[in-house]
Amino acid sequence: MTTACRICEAPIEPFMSFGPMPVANGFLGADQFADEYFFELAPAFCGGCGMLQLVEQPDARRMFHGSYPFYASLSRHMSAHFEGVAGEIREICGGADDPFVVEIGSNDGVMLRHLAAAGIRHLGIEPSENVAAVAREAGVETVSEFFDEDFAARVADEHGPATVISAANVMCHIPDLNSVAAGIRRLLAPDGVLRFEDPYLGAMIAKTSYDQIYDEHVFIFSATSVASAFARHGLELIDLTPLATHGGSMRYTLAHAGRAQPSAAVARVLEEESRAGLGRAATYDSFRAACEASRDGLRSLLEELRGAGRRVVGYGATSKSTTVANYCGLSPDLVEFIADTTPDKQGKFSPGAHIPVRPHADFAADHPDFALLFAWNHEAEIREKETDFAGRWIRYVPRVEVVA
Ligand code: DWN
Repeated sequence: MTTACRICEAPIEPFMSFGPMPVANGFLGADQFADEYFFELAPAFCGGCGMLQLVEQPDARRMFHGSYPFYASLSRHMSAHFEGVAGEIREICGGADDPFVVEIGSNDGVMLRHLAAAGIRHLGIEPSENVAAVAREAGVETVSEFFDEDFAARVADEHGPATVISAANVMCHIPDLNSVAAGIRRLLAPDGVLRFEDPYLGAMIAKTSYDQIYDEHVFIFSATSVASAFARHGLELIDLTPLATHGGSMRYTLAHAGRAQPSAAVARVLEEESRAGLGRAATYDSFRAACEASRDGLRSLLEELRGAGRRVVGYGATSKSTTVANYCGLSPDLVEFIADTTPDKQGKFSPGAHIPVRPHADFAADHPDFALLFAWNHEAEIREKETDFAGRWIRYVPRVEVVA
């Protein structure tokens, strides 16, 4: 299936398909199974601009709505991370007279609440009304809208130019990135900075963490693709910071073209990406083969454990787990339930695979023999608190393995 790149409109073709996939955060009741929505989850690489992207993405309102079940503050480590981000933004704002900070996709205000507490003028933009309501309760000025060029113009007219525009795990969700970039160009003050962080393509390829590919992640960025996409709108990549969050992310810092000297990190990472073959089609053929091997390895391990009468429970009903469960054909036969701390997910079933999601207390009350670590990106935080768990952990990133 040939289609056009979402950024540069060059013809692109998917290099693999994960098959029919439901909405990753579409946790549902048994009465909704018959009407469940599926789409073809198929990534493609654009040789024109280097952007890895989904050829098909469900309509935004199917994914982000008044009962979106992901609350960024629920992870202690991520809350600490975003407090750090707020501290850095405060420093950037230090020199400005009446700074104004805009966050695109501000979720439950996990970052902006620190700027609100410091009295910094700010605006959170969060289309999912339920998480936006939590942010408002925490004192964060929040509007429930999708960010695009028109909305950016309205914000600029009402509030003036932004000193800092920030986004975390959001930019890669927005299919019309050209409209977003044009909006940022309009809203960003002449010496303002845009900072955003997202799962990093280099880490995904290196770790075969194919579960970063799901409906919400319409793009998996690299420095190469970000530099190219934003340059089309007069914005220049001026710094890069590799991050450990979400299993390997990158923070991209951009400014109006010609306003700042790019740091040495920009040239270094661009060179690393070229050496890693991120611009070569063959890299994605190898990635597909690695995904298939991972899928087959995980399935046969779970079948073997089931054959031996062992109990396996999933840990963390992550968005990522939807790709894994559906691509690997997991079912409640193989994975009894998924334990998760999010009240909005508990008592429901996982999308597509229909594995029950239960509170963490059910995991603690009757420990299984094996815990399948769907929230592998939070492993350190999870292992710190699961010291009573005497069973073994199953990892599938970077390889399928059982660990004590
Ligand atoms: O981009 C996105 C990333 C940043 O966050 C989104 N599109 C949605 C979301 O993806 P995810 O669902 O894969 O994120 P997490 O942070 O890996 O999800 C963690 C899940 O695990 C939550 O449902 C909470 C749960 N959890 C738990 O049950 N016990 C998490 C921790 C740390 C725990 O100890």
